Amino acid sequence: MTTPSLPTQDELKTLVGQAALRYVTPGDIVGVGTGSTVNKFIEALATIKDQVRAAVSSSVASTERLRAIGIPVLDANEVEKLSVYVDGADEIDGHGYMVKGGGAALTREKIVAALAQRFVCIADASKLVPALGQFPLPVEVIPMAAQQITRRFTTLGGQATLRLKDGQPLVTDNGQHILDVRGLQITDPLGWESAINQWPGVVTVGIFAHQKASVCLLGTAQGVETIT
Ligand code: ABF
Repeated sequence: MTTPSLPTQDELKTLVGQAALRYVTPGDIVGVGTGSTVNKFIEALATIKDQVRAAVSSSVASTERLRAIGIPVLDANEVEKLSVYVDGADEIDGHGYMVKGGGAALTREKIVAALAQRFVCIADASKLVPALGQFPLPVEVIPMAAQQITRRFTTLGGQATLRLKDGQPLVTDNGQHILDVRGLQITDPLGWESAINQWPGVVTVGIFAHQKASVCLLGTAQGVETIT
């Protein structure tokens, strides 16, 4: 008798990407995040694209994928509110607080999430953590402030490094740079998000606490767990 193999991380991402369709109302304009799990959601959207009026996207990468399946993409300024925003996370805790930005799209993700009545986080089980901070915290910064912000994180016990791509500083869709900060114990996500947001030169900190998930669809070996 062979024991059934456990689902792969990619299969879990597909599972939750498909499960998120239940939060899309026919005729909706859908807010769409960024990352490999969201790519599975976009693939799922393709199966109901005639029911999707349009999308508001959080990155050039997601825009290209949405357009490739024939879903019109609107500028965030063309929309006053969205019923749903679907996005992944690098970490999510039991309160729905998240660390995001591994995909370098955190600023536009937070902007589009702010338009939505409901934030649906889709993630495989590896993203659920008891406390945020194991994943290096992404912070989008104005380049000229990078060293000053790095020094401030050092006082908090963090080690900030400039994110590189092909040996050069990664440039975001907004033309800025990203610091990844290791060694932080993010004990108060709401307080940390508010405080770091105030630092001169910070564009966006990758703590999504004020903009937390209303519901998390977690892909597990037992199926999709809905955490609200
Ligand atoms: C995006 O999803 C990013 O904020 C986050 O880093 C990423 C997670 O990527 P993946 O789904 O590929 O693990 O929202």
